[in-house]
Amino acid sequence: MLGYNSVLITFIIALNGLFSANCRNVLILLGDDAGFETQVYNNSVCQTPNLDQLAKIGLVFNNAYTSVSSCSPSRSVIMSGLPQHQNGMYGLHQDEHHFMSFDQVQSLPLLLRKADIRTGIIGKKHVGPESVYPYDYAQTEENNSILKVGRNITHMKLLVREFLNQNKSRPFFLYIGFHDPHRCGHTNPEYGSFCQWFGNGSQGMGLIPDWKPVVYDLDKVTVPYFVQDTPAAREDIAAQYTTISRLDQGVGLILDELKQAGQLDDTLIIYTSDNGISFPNGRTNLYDSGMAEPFIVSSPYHKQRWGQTSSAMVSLVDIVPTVLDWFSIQYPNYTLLKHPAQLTGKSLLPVLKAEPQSGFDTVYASHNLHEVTMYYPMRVVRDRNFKLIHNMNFRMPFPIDQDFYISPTFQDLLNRTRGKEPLNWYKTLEKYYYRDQWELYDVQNDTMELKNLANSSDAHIKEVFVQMRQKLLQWQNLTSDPWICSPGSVLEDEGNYKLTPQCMSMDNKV
Ligand SMILES: [Ca+2]
Repeated sequence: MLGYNSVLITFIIALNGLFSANCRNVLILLGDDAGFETQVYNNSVCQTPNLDQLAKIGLVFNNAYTSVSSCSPSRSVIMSGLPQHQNGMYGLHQDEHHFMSFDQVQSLPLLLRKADIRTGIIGKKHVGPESVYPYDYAQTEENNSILKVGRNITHMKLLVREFLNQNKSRPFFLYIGFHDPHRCGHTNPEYGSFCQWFGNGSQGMGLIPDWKPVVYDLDKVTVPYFVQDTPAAREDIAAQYTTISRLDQGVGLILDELKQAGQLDDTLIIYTSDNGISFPNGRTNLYDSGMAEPFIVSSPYHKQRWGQTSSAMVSLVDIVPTVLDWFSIQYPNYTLLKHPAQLTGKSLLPVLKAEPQSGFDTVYASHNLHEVTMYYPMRVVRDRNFKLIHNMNFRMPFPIDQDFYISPTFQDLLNRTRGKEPLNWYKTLEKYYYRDQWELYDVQNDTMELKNLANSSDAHIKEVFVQMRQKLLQWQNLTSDPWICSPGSVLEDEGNYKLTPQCMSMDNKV
């Protein structure tokens, strides 16, 4: 009997050992303002053979969305699992913008560190404070040039090699923040509007040894429906493609490092982007053109779905629960600004096993600012049929950021509008700037989100509006949204209202 038990115990130990050896690592590959410029999503012009290869050993999500279409806020969501209004990163982190997550936020790097998983970040970090987002290994814009750690793919490859060569016995979480294909005109115009010449070996551009620049013909690029079809915009897209191809080659180099280190067969890989492309209706917008993201998940233990696509509706808030699930870590119970903090995202590991029949049909989004001057709070709920956007600051024009303002595409829109020339665009600047308080779209039949149904007299649409508004309110409540009563009321939740928080009307008719 004793012998039998010993064998059983040995077997269980071996099984546990096998399991922990199996579930080892996570690699996040994050594009900066990347969109669907890849064969993975049927763009046959922009060459991305490495993303294509990743898709062949992974599951491609066709309905993935960011929680907020702005760099730092989105990265804070990716690393905390909490929407920006809940984690405190209301806008950009750098310079005068100076936004930070709340000190109490239990972020992914913190939770992984507690579980003895080695954490690393290479490239763009763009979140703070350090105490909330600490990494064991950090080569970011905080201690390097962002161009070097975010766009020089040879340098990034060597940093990945360094990270992988240290402490080989511990499982790791490695986050790669590519700076491609972010715009460049605002910070480094000498390298082109997208830094497409940076490191190409020509005079004054430096050389990235591993990069084989791909140049695109403006006549051949695919102009998205939400960008004007003009030579200026096409030239801008061609430049963007060149930097997408650099990112793609970087992905290839990093995956090769993983393979050389013998870790490719036990690493969960997620490729996505932080926000929409920096074109009109993209970044800083929560139309689908700014909210939908590329999303590929490759797991060595879920080969049954390799090369397939999923129609599950997923959000970047799902990354934290997915990674915690992968490492079998529980999210802690704690309080954030007087309210219990809880994750509203879900692990995607079940989707890697089989297409879900339910439970992945709704996503939410929440935006407050981008730059500090750009206050334009929006809340969104989207399901498979409808999307509701609440623009709280609807009486002010939609703001434009410094980087996008000087871009060739936006300047082209301005110049054509001023000169009363044809825009070749699906909107006017007037329509772009001035939005209704509530926007309700039938996203099945109106994919461009042009016909606002919020004031429809149709009984069914009216019912949809009421239900979606209710759903949005419930989510705002669940995520402790301080904007829950805006812009028509004031939230009173202290003193006499501590036990019965209320939205109290300002009588401003909204
Ligand atoms: Ca970004």
